[in-house]
Amino acid sequence: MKNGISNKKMVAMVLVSGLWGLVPAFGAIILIGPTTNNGSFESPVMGDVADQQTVPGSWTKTQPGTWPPYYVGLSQYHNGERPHASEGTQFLLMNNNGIYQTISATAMAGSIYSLAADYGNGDSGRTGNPDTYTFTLDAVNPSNPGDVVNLITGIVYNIDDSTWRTYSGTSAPVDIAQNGWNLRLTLSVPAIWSTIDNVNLTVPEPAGLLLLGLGALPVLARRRRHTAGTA
Ligand SMILES: [Ca+2]
Ligand SMILES: [Ca+2]
Repeated sequence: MKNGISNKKMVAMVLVSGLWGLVPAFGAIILIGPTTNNGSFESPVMGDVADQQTVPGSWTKTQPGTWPPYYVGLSQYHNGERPHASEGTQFLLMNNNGIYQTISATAMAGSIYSLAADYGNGDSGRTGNPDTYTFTLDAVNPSNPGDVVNLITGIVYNIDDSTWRTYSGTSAPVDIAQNGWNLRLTLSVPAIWSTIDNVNLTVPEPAGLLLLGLGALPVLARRRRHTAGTA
């Protein structure tokens, strides 16, 4: 073989690289989680005295106004009760407000994003006020912040019975037009005393690996054309 790599070896390489893209051997990439970008609202750590604290630096208030009627805080105890977090010891407590976070990783064409978050009234002292939660993942054009393409929108309603429930949603593959755009996650509630914890934003299928697998196909096609032309 003057070309060094036999057709049989080339076919094997294509098969292996193709499988490489399909098998989630490296697991999901975590963009927000209990220990990543404060997805569990554990930071800053609260002392035993404080009941509530303003939203930490990793998240920004949607509505900068203060109570009443706008409220964003971290809660650990309410009226002397023990923690009711679904993950860790603290959770997000909001009223008529929202928070958002722009993730350092940018949107990647072909990637699928998964969002999961626990919602409900973790603060059992505030039951009796039904809640509507909106979970939104957007791609934002870095050169024009007003240019926004929605990737995930989830709206859930909670009867407020002190039980944590889990929302989960998945995006369609990101279009090439949004490749490199910023990713912004927003959690918002109209009212009343709504709690969120354990936010997880992940990329279940690393698009780069899938593209690596598909990328070997044109190589094989070119090689076949070359072989046919010189035979
Ligand atoms: Ca937590
Ligand atoms: Ca409520």
